[in-house]
Amino acid sequence: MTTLWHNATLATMADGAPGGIIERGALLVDRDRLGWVGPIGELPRELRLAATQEIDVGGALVTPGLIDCHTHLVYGGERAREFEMRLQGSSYEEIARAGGGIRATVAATRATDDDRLQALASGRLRTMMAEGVTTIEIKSGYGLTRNDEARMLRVARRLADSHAVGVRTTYLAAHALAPEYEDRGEDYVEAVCAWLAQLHAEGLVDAVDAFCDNIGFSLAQTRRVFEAACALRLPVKLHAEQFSNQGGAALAARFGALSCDHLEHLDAAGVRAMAAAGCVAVLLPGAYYFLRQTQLPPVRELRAAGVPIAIATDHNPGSSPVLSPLLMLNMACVLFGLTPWEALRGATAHAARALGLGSTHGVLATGKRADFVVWDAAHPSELAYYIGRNACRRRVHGGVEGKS
Ligand code: DI6
Ligand code: FE
Repeated sequence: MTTLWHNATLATMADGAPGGIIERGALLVDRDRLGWVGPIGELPRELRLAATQEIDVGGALVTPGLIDCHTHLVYGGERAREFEMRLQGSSYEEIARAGGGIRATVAATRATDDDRLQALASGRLRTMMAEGVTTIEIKSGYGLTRNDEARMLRVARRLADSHAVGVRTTYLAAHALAPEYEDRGEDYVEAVCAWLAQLHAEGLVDAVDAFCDNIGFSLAQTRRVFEAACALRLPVKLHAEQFSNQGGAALAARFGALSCDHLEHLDAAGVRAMAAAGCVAVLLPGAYYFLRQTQLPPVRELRAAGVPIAIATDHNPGSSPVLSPLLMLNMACVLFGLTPWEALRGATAHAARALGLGSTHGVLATGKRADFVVWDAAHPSELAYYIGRNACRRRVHGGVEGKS
């Protein structure tokens, strides 16, 4: 069955689209692929005749499905009390050093069974999908034992089976030092590398990440994790320069990282290294906002160097309890100075690249996946403009329209 979606204002997000918008656009959906994309007047007659169904969207904006390329969606518990402490003046770093922070969520996650973890994450995922998310990345990193990391990744994989959404899993055991390894950071990193091989053999890992910072892992420890990933031919990405400049982005670039994420403290050498390696900069305005950070990521420098910028929610219970990708578009513009167009590109085409899906996802073009959203909007800027208005009218994943 082929379906012709027409009378659309198409923001294809593909390179070279004139002004980026195609008026009176059409999408021909052939199973899970886009069979043809362009202005309806140019649609070859035989293709139109072959369509078994036509859907007129009445001039509405159609974009690629949103891609949330950085989340920690699977976890137990919440950290609202910690939020209160921060409002009273404690810093995120202080709370982490005092054994709260990530470690509090590790304890809660270990104490939550698989079905409950799945149900909690499913609720969060549905909220994201309702705003037009068709692909999401989910990290481990709240288990910190071989079995608990495996549980998180299995739950992430199961979410893809039970929801109309694509899931990419990222192994982030190097998120915090497991309590069992207190003062034995090197031993922990060795264990992280050993578990990686086992979990990869189970088919649970699409990419490998680490938290390289003064409250996370050192540059040398991060390198060990990356070497283990490379030996398994797994792509890497990095939580880099969030609270301090460790040179993590330059290291990640040397390993051909898909992305470096956060980057508030990125310096000029890091920007150059990322540009040379074609590494995507994933900016996370939700965490910047929620932690009341003041150091802005170097957006102008990234732009000038031609580094692709992606935007994600970083959904997690500590630094970014955000379930709204549309709000992230707004914050990327208001806080980080992106244009609405750049922000949308950041949540579609560039987010796809950050997940290694750049050749199939994130743009509307012939041959790409049929993942798209019909919005109650006439122009892409509206998506970044409203706060708290969910303009997602119809969501199509792999050619199939559905809720969740
Ligand atoms: N940086 C972050 O913002 C998240 N992880 C990281 O390395 C926060 C995770 C948490 O606080 O639970
Ligand atoms: Fe994160």
